[in-house]
Amino acid sequence: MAPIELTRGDLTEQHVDAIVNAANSSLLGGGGVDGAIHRKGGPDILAACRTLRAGHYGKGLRTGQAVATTAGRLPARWVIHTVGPVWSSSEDRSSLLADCHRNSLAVAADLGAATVAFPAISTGVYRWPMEDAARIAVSTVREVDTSMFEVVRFVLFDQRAYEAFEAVL
Ligand code: AR6
Repeated sequence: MAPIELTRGDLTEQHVDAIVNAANSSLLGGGGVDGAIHRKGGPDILAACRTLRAGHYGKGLRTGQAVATTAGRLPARWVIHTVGPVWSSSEDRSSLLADCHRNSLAVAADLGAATVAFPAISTGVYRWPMEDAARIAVSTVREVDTSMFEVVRFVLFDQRAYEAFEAVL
């Protein structure tokens, strides 16, 4: 099993093979970490997303699924775009959040990535409670075969997120 690492910082500055983007179904950008990735990574990422939309992903990327593009000018080699579920207090969507992590790692393995970094998917615009998202993220990564990776890293943007993940780990 690959070690799970926690870092407080900016996902777009990670020198890893693949970073995971908390995207939306359109694949055409947005705010939060998605906005930062496109802003810093430059237009090649959006061009690659448009190509995906013109091909196999004509209807967009479904919640829980994952697909890779170039990372443009970012230090990473690839961006793996996944779509987290929007938090709901009336419906349990945990399995979709687990799917994001599982499917992103499967794409990373297919790419031959050795190092992978995740943000706290769904915990921003999509309002998932941080402690619960941390529990689902860490437990899903622990359940998957990660022996092909050197490290799986969670990059937490603020102290509250870092502490939530640390408590689970
Ligand atoms: N590095 C690491 N973490 C970050 C960064 C960064 N540069 N920027 C924000 N975060 P969000 P979501 C944290 O909203 O909830 C977009 O518009 C942030 O503090 O980026 O899955 C998409 O296009 C939070 O803890 O993603 C979708 O429409 C976490 O990343 C929608 O937001 C996730 O927050 C997706 O919402």
